[in-house]
Amino acid sequence: MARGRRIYEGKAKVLYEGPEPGTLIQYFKDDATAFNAEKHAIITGKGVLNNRISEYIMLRLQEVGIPTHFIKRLNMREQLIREVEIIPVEVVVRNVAAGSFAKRFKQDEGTPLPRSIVEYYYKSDELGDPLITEEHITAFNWASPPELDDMFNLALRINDYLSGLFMGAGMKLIDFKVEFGRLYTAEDVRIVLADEISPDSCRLWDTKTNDSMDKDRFRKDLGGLREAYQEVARRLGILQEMGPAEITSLSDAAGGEASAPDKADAVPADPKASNDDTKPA
Ligand code: AIR
Ligand code: ASP
Repeated sequence: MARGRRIYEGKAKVLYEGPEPGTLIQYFKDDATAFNAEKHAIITGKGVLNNRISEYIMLRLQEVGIPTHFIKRLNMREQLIREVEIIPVEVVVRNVAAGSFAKRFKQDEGTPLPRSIVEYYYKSDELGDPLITEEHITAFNWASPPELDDMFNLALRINDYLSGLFMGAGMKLIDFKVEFGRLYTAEDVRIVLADEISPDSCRLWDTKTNDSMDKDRFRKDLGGLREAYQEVARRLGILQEMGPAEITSLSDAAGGEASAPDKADAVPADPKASNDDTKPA
């Protein structure tokens, strides 16, 4: 598929102009970062897995009426999406205390919350994504009150649906982060789910063992991140659909890396050296 100018590069993804006006191509990198990119590594195959997992989740959400930016997956690392104006607010929904929440309230990770809690963070690397309230969002015009209502309601609907979906696959949805954007059409502007939903943006615990199957494996130096993401894909029934090239891309040999690629101190492999047929030309 024809890919245009690179218009944005984030920590784990790159956006290119799409084949038609109003479309973009979202490319999934193998980079893993944590703590505002203080910690970084390349995890061979992560981008391929997240592309698949996020596609699967966006499609399931669309089926239950959640509007998203997703159009279709193009290849191993790319998906075609609608261009939206990203609202600079990260919406986090929590079901169980973990991560920054557990730290803030001095709770043990794993403590169930009395109900699902929605939080907002201002999307700013410079400020370290600070926790904000509805007041900040509307006062600074990051989103209007009706847009904020839509984001809140959509986030809770996504939580309800995904909690069930993951539960059915042997995983607990502890918390997750979503981003929304404004989709402009000839008739109106509406709020749609954007970015990605993957083990980079969710906490998923194995129902039986409570083992982390998400980016906490990287944040906490637990190792086995790719294997965990692969297991998430397997349980969702996605791995079974992957082609031989995709499966090969998940092995260390594909990325030319030695052992323990997901250790914090691992030397990142040169991404240009990886044998990946979907890399930008
Ligand atoms: N998240 C927040 N910023 C970036 C990401 N990926 C996600 C985490 C976790 C949830 O939001 O992956 O699922 C809450 O993160 P934290 O660090 O605030 O506890
Ligand atoms: N992705 C963010 C970062 O690079 C935060 C995180 O997921 O921990 O710092």
